[in-house]
Amino acid sequence: MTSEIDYKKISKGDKKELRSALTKVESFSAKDEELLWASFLKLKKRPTLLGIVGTPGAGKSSFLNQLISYNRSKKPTSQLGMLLIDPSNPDGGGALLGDRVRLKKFFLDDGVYIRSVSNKGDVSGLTPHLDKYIMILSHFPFDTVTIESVGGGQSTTYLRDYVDNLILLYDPNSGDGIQHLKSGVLDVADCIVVSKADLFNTKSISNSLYEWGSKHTQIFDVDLLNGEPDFIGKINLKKSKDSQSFQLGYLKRRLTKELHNVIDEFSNSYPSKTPLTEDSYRLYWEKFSTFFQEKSK
Ligand SMILES: Nc1nc2c(ncn2[C@@H]2O[C@H](COP(=O)(O)OP(=O)(O)OP(=O)(O)O)[C@@H](O)[C@H]2O)c(=O)[nH]1
Ligand SMILES: [Mg+2]
Repeated sequence: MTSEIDYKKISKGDKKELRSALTKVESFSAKDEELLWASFLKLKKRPTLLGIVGTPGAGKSSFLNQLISYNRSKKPTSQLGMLLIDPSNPDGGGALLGDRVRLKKFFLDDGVYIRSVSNKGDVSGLTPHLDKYIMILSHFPFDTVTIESVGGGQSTTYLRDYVDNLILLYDPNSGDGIQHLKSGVLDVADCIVVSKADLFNTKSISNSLYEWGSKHTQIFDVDLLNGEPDFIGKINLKKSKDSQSFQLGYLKRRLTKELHNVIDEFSNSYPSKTPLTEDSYRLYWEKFSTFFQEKSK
């Protein structure tokens, strides 16, 4: 059975249809996903995708607040979509949806659409349904769609493959040394925002980040609570038309899933009583290779 979703309606700005489609995501069949992907590929224009990452409490939601305020005041006709990924509540399985409270003041703003979803315990700090959420949201005439990940974990490097721009919130109060950061996120973030400039000496941190990081990474140190959001206008955003991050990332994720299925199927079919000999590994590979070739036909 396929979910009845009218993507044309969503493209014309029908928020009711958008809401309804997003609600159906968790029960999507493989066929539903195929239809969504096909419809997504036909889009002439899609929103610029922004990913926001950073350890818990680094200021991701406060940054979002400034991002929305800035864009709504400078470009009053802009349409902004927000997908907030909240940690699952281990007791009830539902999301904490804490950000909803923080961003309450935008709920009545017609140019802002905010959706919170649970990460369903996904270790990546994202949600297993992120591809579908992004493709559905991309149909709506949003200028940008921003995704706030659950802080920390692997979310930073994973989110890189989904978005056109990755913004890292850096908490000057975190125990994380900059050296530690260097090994991963510094290389993948397009922009680093050091928060809490009102409380800490963030200048020295942003200077060190500049020294360590790639010269293409923009670095700001700001007070996200009381400071002016003008720095938002200085962030060099890559537009969706200049980037294929999502499309390529999606194909890579599909391929990975298919490969996992083939490996699982092979492992399950391999007789567990096969005596382990010195040649086992070689044999295993050979058999897998034949199995894989058969599957790929
Ligand atoms: N003084 C000061 N406080 C800040 C600043 N940025 C964030 N905070 C405070 O730090 C706390 C965490 O900020 P959030 O914006 O909720 O951080 P977050 O990264 O979204 O946190 P999680 O979603 O829980 O991971 C809040 O109490 C904010 O008010 C800042 O620039 N200055
Ligand atoms: Mg938050």
